[in-house]
Amino acid sequence: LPVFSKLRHHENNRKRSMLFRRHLAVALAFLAATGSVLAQTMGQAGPHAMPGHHDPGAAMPTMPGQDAFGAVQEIVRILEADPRTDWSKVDLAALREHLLDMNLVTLDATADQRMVANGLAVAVTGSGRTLTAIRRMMTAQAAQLSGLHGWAASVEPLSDGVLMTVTSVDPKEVAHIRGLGFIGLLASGSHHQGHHLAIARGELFH
Ligand SMILES: [Cu+2]
Repeated sequence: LPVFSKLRHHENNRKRSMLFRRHLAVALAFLAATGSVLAQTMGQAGPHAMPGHHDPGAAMPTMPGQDAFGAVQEIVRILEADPRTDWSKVDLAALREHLLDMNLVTLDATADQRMVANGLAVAVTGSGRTLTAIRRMMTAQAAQLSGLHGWAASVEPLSDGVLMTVTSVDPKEVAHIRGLGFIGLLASGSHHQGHHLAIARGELFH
């Protein structure tokens, strides 16, 4: 009966939330304990924090608040830590353009996928700045996917985007390709990190 199943559902939720609260309390107690030990240890080194400095015992957040912001921060830290960095060549504006491409293709482009013999075809479309991003990124991505896991990848131009086709002669890889779908194929490979650093160093135009 719907009423009873609703009640039971409610009861399960209540139990689950009690359990969650108990776990949370244990976790918070542990954090508080380790935090105060940390504060004492650090307090011995310098009990009087300078004005404007954070209490060293207090947890500092690590999330940058925005993905591209975090990617740029990491790159800047790498460039600053490297004495060989040629700051006259550093091009963070180019990196920003690439991160914008990534953002638009990942989140704004329309992806219509259909099964084809031995794989998947994806029509990736959009307009304006997104279309520019699709053309740039999908061409580069198809080149990266070619050969990965023995796949064959190609792109053909469409009036409002590109048609990317990824296939394999290995039935296991055909299932892999289809399971990944557009976003999985887009994120496959680990070439971006290296590219981002090269773009930032002014060594590559992407
Ligand atoms: Cu990238």
